[in-house]
Amino acid sequence: MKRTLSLLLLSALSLAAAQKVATPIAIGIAVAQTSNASLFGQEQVIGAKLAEKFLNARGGVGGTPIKLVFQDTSGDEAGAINAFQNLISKDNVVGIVGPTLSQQAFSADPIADRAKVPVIGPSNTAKGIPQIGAYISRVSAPVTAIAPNALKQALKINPKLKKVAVLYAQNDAFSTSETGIFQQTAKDLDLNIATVQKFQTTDNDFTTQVTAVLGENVDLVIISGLANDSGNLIKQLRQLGYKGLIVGGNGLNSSSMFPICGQYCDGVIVAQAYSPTQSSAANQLFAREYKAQYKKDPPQFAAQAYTGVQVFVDALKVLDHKRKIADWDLGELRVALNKQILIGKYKTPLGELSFDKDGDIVQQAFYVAQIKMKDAKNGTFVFLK
Ligand code: ILE
Repeated sequence: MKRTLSLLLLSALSLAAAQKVATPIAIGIAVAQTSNASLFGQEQVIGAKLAEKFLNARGGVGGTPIKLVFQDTSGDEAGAINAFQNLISKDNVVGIVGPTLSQQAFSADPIADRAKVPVIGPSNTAKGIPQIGAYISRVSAPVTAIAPNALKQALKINPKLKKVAVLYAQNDAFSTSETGIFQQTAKDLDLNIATVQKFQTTDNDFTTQVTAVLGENVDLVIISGLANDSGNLIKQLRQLGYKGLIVGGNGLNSSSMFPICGQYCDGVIVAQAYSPTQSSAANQLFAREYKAQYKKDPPQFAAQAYTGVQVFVDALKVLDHKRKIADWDLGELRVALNKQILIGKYKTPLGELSFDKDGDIVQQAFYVAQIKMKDAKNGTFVFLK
């Protein structure tokens, strides 16, 4: 009797679990559409939507369109967890592109990993993201690959650089990860770190930190933070008289920062994981389509979000050849999709890419740009040689 009951229960459970993949094929986008992190998230939404439009126009997945399902993560961990849960259990997505911040990824990614739902990080660059679990990969090259390039470029501009100040947001996982790489690279390049100053991503007043930096007479300032805090920090550094070079990390890689530091953004050096001039056919197409719609070159966060969606679509196409996606059980598809993502090679706006055994991106080229302001609000990232 007991046995029959548990057997019954078991089959009821597996019945509940068996669920066909709905069409159009739902892909989750969990990025920051609100909060300070939306300075990045807005670019990600644009990139993802472009991918949906253009990949569907080119036939989607073997003739079946994809449909992006957006859940706003806002800027904190709770928001990301909530968005992931909704996408996984209510929206029944095949996989998720997100979240925006590494700080959020460390909390939300384990939930998807346990549910066996593939996640592609579109902008998480802290060390350790793909190592969260087997279902977590990323198309955003890590701080280890990106940050050193900016310092080398600063030395190219001014070979006499010697004394540097380092500042970072201590409440943000990406910023603490990135500053570690900046500080190590500075030492490797024989630069002398005169002071290390901490701040919070929620800070607006940086008088204490700027005073400490000015007291050291440094000729290079290196900043790891997010857009709003870093923008204000740069502004106050310049207003209080700092004249030397500034290197900013990945959190300064958005034109959303321009209205915050205004004319003071001018000259800041930022390493890039994407260049609008990258010569691949995939990128030329993407850059042209972006420019036609937005009248400017695509930014890195949009290109990476586009790439995240494209990787899902390319991997789904391979599986669709074996069995039409609509005939798969959702749970089985998520598992197979994750495997396919990791073994595939992709021709994307970031160039040709693949993944290493952990799910970290293997990317060919990186770049460095310098901010050039036109007026108090508008500017561009000028790519350096
Ligand atoms: N790369 C950072 C992170 O991983 C930010 C992403 C800048 C928008 O948290």
